[in-house]
Parts: sequence; C-alpha cells; structure tokens
Amino acid sequence: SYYQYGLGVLALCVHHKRVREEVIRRLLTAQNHGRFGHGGTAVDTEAVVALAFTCLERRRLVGTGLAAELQAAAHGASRSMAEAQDPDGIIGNIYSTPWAMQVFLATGTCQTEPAFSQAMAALLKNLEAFGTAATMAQVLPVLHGHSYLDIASMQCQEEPGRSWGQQDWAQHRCHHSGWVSPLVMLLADMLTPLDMEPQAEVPGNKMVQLVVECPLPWCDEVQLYNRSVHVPAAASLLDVLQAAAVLEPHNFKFHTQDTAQGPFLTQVLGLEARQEKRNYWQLLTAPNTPLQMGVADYRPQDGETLILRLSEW
Ligand code: B12
Repeated sequence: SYYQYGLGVLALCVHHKRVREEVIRRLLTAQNHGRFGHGGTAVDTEAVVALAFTCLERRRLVGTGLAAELQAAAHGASRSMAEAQDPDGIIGNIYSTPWAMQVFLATGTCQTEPAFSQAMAALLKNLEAFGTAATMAQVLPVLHGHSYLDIASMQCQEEPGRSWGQQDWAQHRCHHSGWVSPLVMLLADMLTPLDMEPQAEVPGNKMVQLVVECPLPWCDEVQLYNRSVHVPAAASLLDVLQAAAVLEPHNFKFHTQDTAQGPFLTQVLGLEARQEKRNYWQLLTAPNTPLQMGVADYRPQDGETLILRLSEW
C-alpha cells in the first residue's frame, strides 16, 4: 500500500539512506493524482508520505528541483489536513490525528496553524482511546512535540519510567505556541497500555446481534449468518466471536492473525480475506458505521448489531 511505501521511504530517509529519484517521483505522482483514496486510512497515508517528503527535502537527499516539488507537496498535504479538520479538532479519526500533527510539526506549520492546537486539545480529551502499544507509538512523539523525523537523532536518557523527552521539550519548535507544555508531558506519561490494567469487573450480561455479510462478486448470498449471542457485559468483539463459535450447531467459525496492532480478523465461516484480492473482513456497527478499533479492543453495547463484511480496500 502507499502507506507502507511512504513508511519505507521515511525509514530509509531518517537513517540517511538515498532512494532512487524514480521511486520518489512515483510517490509524488500518486499524491498529485489523489491516489491515497478517500476511505478511512487516507489521512494516515497522506501524512506518512508528507513526512517522507519533508525528510528527503530537509536531509538534502535529493536534487534542488525535486526538493522544491517535495516541499510544495508536503505543505499542500499539511494545508489539506488542516482544511479536513472537524469542528471537534479531529483530522480523519482520532488515530490519524497524531499523524496529521506530526506533519504540522515537521513542516513547521504548527506555530501558525490553529489546527495544531485544536488537534492537541482533541487528543488530550481522548487520551483513553490510545490503549494499545501500536496506537501509543503513534501519539507519544506528538505529545512530546516531536515527529518521526526526530527519532533517529534523539538521545535516550536513562531515567526510570521515561526514556526520552523531559528536558528537550522546552527547546522544541512548537513550544512557543504553548501547546507542548509540561502538563501535556505529564498526561503523556499517564498513558497506560490497556492490557497492563486489570479489566474492570462489569456485572451482568449483554446481547449482541452478530451478522456476517459476503456481497458480490465473492458470494451469491449477501447475508450468511445472523444470530444473537449472549456474553458477559465487559466482553469484547473477540469474546463475542468466541462465544458464537461454541454455540450449537457449531456453524460459526473464524480465524485471526496476530499483528503489532493486535489480532486481525482473517477468516470467517471458512472465507479467507486475501491481500492479493485486496479484500478484508471489515468490522461495522449497524446500520453501516465502520469500527475504529480491532476485534480485541472493541466492546459492543448491549443490544448492538455488529456486522462482519467481506469488503474491498
Ligand atoms: C493499510 C491499513 C489497513 C489495510 C491493511 C491491508 C494492507 N495490505 O494494507 C486494511 C484496509 C485491510 C485495514 C483494515 C482495518 N483497519 Co487498518 N490500517 C491500515 C493503515 C493505514 C496502515 C497499516 C500498515 O500498513 N502499517 C505498516 C506495516 C509495515 O505494519 P504492519 O503491522 O505489518 O501492518 C499490518 C497491520 O497493521 C494490519 N492492520 C491494518 N489495520 C489493522 C487494524 C487492526 C485493528 C489490526 C489488529 C491490524 C491491522 O494490516 C497491515 C498490513 O498487513 C493503518 C494506519 C496507522 N496509523 O497505523 C490503519 C489502522 C491500523 N487500521 C485501523 C482499523 C480500525 C482497521 C479496521 C478495524 C477497520 C474496520 N472497521 O474494519 C480493519 C481491520 C479489521 C480486521 N479484519 O481485523 C486503525 C486502528 C486503530 C486502533 N484502535 O488500533 C488504524 C490506525 C487506522 C485509523 N486511523 O483508524 N487497515
């Protein structure tokens, strides 16, 4: 995907490795032609690519002509992200917002953009959403006033409970705007991985309606499964799937694959989603809202209908 393409170029660049101009031009063309899509992951992709462009330009790893084009593209991306901001400060969704803020920091627009401070306010209001290592890894640099462009050159300090940051916030580009403040640093330190906290005991049970859909061209029949599942009140979607799998007559089965983000749903009712077919098992809450979390993190409400839909990406 272009996200991975951008991430690869960014990783090489922060380690001062040169990339062939043709490889960079292809990414630039994709950005200019709006090929990063308009779906749920467009902001993440646009931001990763803009960071890669800013890195290449700053490190002088490209000629001056291309450097000017990359700078213009990164600033264009930064502007379009500021324009895409919701009234509540979020850009894309809560998980892509830190990526957009990294672009503001890297391109130096954080001082002039009210979008940066509004996004920071949104993050601070929703810090509890960052409960997994993968989501924390994307939000922590921003709370400390840094982007991934800085990380290869930072000294890790040997302080108990803190690996970096405390002393360097004051020198940072955006501290003038007052947003990367000691208060933010304190809040950043309070992020706790959910799996390290004991799961709160919620008494009672809940009922979740589980629906499986496989539209054309993959299946003839759209709805393949529709059943209510009773689970303890604190159950996650993964718990719901496990409970459905042991219900008589054992006609529900599924598989997950472990990733850095947690378990990724790969197979439902024997139907496997495949990279080559560009399809995946999309998670939705009825009638049609995609979830912003994976199966292990999402905790449905009592009476909620959850849809597993084989979809294209
Ligand atoms: C590309 C992408 C996808 C692609 C992956 C396929 C592909 N070949 O590229 C597709 C479209 C399939 C996808 C699906 C989903 N995604 Co996605 N995805 C991304 C994105 C943009 C990049 C991931 C990546 O390539 N990382 C780089 C590579 C090198 O690392 P990797 O660990 O090998 O990446 C793999 C895993 O990340 C996995 N994956 C992708 N998304 C998700 C989501 C979850 C919950 C899990 C467990 C794994 C997973 O697929 C990647 C490629 O193999 C990230 C953005 C981000 N900020 O991280 C969102 C992101 C990780 N996805 C997200 C979400 C919510 C989902 C879905 C749950 C959406 C939905 N409602 O169905 C589903 C997963 C459902 C399931 N079956 O379990 C969120 C996760 C937020 C969170 N709370 O953790 C992110 C952060 C996007 C966002 N801003 O909301 N995703």
